[in-house]
Amino acid sequence: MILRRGILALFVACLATAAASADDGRALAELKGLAGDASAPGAATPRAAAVVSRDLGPAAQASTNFPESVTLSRSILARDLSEDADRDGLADAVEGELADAFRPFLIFDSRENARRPDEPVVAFQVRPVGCVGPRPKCGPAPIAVHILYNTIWRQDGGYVISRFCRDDHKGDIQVVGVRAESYDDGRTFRLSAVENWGFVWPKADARFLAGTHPWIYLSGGKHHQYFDAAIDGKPSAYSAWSCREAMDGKGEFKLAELKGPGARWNNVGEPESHPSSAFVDDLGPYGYPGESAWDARHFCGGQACDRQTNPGSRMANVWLRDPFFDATP
Ligand SMILES: [Ca+2]
Ligand SMILES: [Ca+2]
Repeated sequence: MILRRGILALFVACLATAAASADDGRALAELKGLAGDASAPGAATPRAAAVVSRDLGPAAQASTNFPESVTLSRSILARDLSEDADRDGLADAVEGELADAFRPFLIFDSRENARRPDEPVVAFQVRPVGCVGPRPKCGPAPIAVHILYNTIWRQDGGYVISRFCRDDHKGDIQVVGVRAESYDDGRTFRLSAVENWGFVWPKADARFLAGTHPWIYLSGGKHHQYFDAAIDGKPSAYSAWSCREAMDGKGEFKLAELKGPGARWNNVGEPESHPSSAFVDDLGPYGYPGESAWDARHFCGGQACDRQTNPGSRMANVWLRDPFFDATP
């Protein structure tokens, strides 16, 4: 018990530190130790995830009901074009730092049947909304950014507790969006919204690990998203056929990992500019051969399937296209 408290104290201390800086590799290692998730990103061999039961208590004690601010190592505003390969006015390296600061805390169902140990692979996009630039060029309004976390799975496992509603298919992508605002020209940010597919904070209640990482529950097999486990065993909020959702929140849990092979940020850039020299496109190295982040065809999870009809979404269509005006120097 004393050891457990010691681990929790270290866990809380590390994640509190993580909220204020980008160098949180140690904190992530502690969380992975607590969650039993030691898989390395980029594992290419799919295999079934172990069925386990976990205690979310320590994570709950280390969480808040309202987000705290994050101070970056520098302003996110690009100082010149050499820092901004996707041409959105934001320094690409700092986009990664900001996305990392708010990356979601993912909680799985104990009956999860379609999760590779390294999944979900999470690719992301950081895009400004409205005017991007320092005051007074943008007036008194805060700098606003929209971050999309795209969780990628080889397989949708279907409704695991609904006998007549399998609905499984190859390839599955789900998205979590957050919006953040800065009132000091891009150095400090605080979340203003969390878009959890069909649910949005602050309209719906949410929790934030270490004050910054929103809790996202993913249902067994379907990977449908919720802010809590209240839907467990009940008709899915996303089913027209009242298929029942498996969402007990007693599976594994982990912080989304935003770096892939080569310790490179999984930033995809922008629709207008995403050179492969600077951003992720080919998803083969992540264990999805033949797939890419900007593919306009249906996603098959790296498996053979009909790219015109497969239920997996079209990857290129999920990325943000919010209008913005670049007023950086
Ligand atoms: Ca950029
Ligand atoms: Ca960007």
